[in-house]
Amino acid sequence: MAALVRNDSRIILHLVTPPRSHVKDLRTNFIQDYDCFYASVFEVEQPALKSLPLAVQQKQIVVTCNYEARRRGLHKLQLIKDAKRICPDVVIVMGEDLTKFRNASKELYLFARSIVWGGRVEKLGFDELFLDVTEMIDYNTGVLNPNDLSNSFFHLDPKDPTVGFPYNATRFQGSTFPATEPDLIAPTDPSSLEMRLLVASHLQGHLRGMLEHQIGFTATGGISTSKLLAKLVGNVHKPNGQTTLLPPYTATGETPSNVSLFLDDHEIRKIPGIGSRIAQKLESHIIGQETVDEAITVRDVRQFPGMGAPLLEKVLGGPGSPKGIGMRMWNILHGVDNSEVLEGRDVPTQISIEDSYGRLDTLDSVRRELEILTRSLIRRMRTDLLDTSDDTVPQGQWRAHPRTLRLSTRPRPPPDTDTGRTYSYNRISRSTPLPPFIFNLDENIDALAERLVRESLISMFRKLHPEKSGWNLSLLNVAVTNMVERAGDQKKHSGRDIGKMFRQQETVLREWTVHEPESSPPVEAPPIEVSRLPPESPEIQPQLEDDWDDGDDEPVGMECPICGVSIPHFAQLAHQMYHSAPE
Ligand code: DGT
Ligand code: MG
Repeated sequence: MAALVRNDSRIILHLVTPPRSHVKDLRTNFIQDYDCFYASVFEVEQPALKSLPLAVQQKQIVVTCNYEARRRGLHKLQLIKDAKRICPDVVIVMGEDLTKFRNASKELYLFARSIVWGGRVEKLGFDELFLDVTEMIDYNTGVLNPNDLSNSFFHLDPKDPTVGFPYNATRFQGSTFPATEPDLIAPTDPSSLEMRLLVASHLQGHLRGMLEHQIGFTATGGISTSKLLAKLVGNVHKPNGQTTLLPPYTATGETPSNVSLFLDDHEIRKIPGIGSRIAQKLESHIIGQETVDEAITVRDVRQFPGMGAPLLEKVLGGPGSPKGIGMRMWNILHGVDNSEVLEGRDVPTQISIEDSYGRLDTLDSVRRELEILTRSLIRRMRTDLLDTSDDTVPQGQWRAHPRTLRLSTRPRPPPDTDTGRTYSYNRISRSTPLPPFIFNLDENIDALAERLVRESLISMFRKLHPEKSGWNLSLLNVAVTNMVERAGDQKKHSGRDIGKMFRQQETVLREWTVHEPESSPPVEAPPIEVSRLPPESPEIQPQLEDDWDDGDDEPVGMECPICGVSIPHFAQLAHQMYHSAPE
């Protein structure tokens, strides 16, 4: 979980390079990431598992394991057979049905929203939250008594002065980066950044304590001034710890900023917002070879002769690359991230269910799998979109209606016989208006799923794959998107226009992630969207359902896994032939 605290005094962060306009204000962020999340969900159900090495299995992979298992040498994304060999008494539980993880994730999110003033809580994946606690810190630093800091009281409700917890405002709670003697870093000025961070560290500690004792989950936290820094500093003390990134955040004279001190040792690839292709381009530029195995750090890039936004623009820019990529990267290398914590939504922007397959190459098996996915999709729609709070409507009312049905597949083309390399292809999608019968609550889910497959999905599939056979799919995904909320519910989001909310989400995500170069959209039929996926490993395909991102997929050009160029759908075949042609 991460919380963001903004400081209205508009102190400038990271003076070094970005122009003033790039730094909106000074914020304090804390991140909380639940420890071994899926494993913890099982431990909360069965506390006896806590003392045993526990691994959660999806397909043939350990998707996560508890810290007892990690002590014995297991780790995330390990093959089950390896885990059994390394730790023969490992307890393995199946984690392919994500329902209980989704429910736990929702419970934790609602818990955080109930605490944070203004509800500024943003989910990142299943088990990470950013919390914008600016208002809470403003208020609580404002009521500090500088003469009696050790007997402070943190107010959780501005209207009821009895709600809150006592704390000692002469010490940070948890760890700090750099690690320092607590007495040497005790701030006294209530409006200083140090004090704001210190007060936030106590709120973070309190929330983590409540989570552990009331709900049963431990979490790891990070506290700083942006989502980027909070997320990274949150990794320093895992599990069940928290770390505050101490000021100074700007270099003064000979004293370097703690932000640089902290970031400089990070491998470039570990920085959120730097994708693997961008990291690769930076690495080959710095090391001077086309393909490099060596990982380079933020320091290596920052201190490379001549490095700056213009050089980054030259290295990373090019036809179709997003405007200003050089400056954006330069900012990230200095820990500058102005992205806001988004106010939580009560309904997701889309619901999507998927599965991956070793081999899926007959229409009958596709139909069967589509029915399975569609049944899960309808169940999820009923769980996430039905409002059951009104007793006079026993079945509940739809809080939102998705307008679009989308089918995506990921074809697996034959391996390149010359090199033995398997092409890693991206998804191709087709969308159509969602038939209204899907909202009929009197009909049972199996019948609805069978009808949706028969009347819509199979014909969408045929349009995506017009050939009768010869295709082999590694993935199917069925999604409902283009969510339109019921009028009354829209008011809950301060009457915001939904389209604007989608656009805002995209803008913020864009700020958070540096996208790879995009090409112009496909000229072919408008319903076809092509989106990217990271290159797959033939063995590791653990994700049963796709629930990482509530945001809508953006239609972008498909990226060639060999040369990285983004190619419109219609040009895929020609491009593939280009690579397979003899030199
Ligand atoms: P941590 O944070 O290191 O203590 O461990 P976790 O298990 O909380 O790991 P995290 O925070 O990266 O991811 C949260 C959950 O998401 C994790 O419990 C299992 C699932 N998960 C993580 N990575 C993957 C993945 O690559 N594939 C699949 N299918 N699930 C994943
Ligand atoms: Mg986690």
